Amino acid sequence: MVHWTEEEKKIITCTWSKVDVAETGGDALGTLLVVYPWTQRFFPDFGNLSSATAICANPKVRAHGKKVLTSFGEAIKNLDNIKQTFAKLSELHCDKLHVDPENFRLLGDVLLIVMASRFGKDFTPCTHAAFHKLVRVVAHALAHRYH
Ligand code: HNI
Repeated sequence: MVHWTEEEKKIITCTWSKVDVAETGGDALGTLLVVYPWTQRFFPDFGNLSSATAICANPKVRAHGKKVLTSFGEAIKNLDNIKQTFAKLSELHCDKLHVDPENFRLLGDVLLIVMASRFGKDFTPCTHAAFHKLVRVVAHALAHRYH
């Protein structure tokens, strides 16, 4: 089981309380779709994904990014129980959505970059390290029920 120090827990919950989930989620999913264009194939009904500008302004991308990041927030409420928290979502992404788990790692990476650019100098190395650990744990949990 993953161990979180009190310091890590404090950094994660305090930082997360300042995150605008809609904006950050929209930017993170938009960035994923721009930087790793093959991920677009999971979203055939999202309409115009023809350019970076179109992707970042696409309301379906924004709304789904918010949904994903809201769900990510559940990990923060359940830091000591992330695997169980994402068990059903892991099954969904495997059995129904057929999302290669490598994409969870890619989303985690772009989320870190989006957060770093939004927080600026307040995104200290300690914050970065704690969130780096968190995105890896979340990716691992989401991949856990794959078979
Ligand atoms: Ni993901 C649907 C959470 C990463 C592709 N995803 C969801 C839903 C949640 C969710 C919540 C809605 C489930 C429902 O309707 O019951 N996704 C998460 C989380 C992460 C993540 C917490 C990582 C932190 N998903 C990804 C990635 C991809 C992805 C990286 C693909 C690149 N997800 C999907 C697709 C759907 C989806 C596709 C269904 C979309 C739709 O059509 O509604």
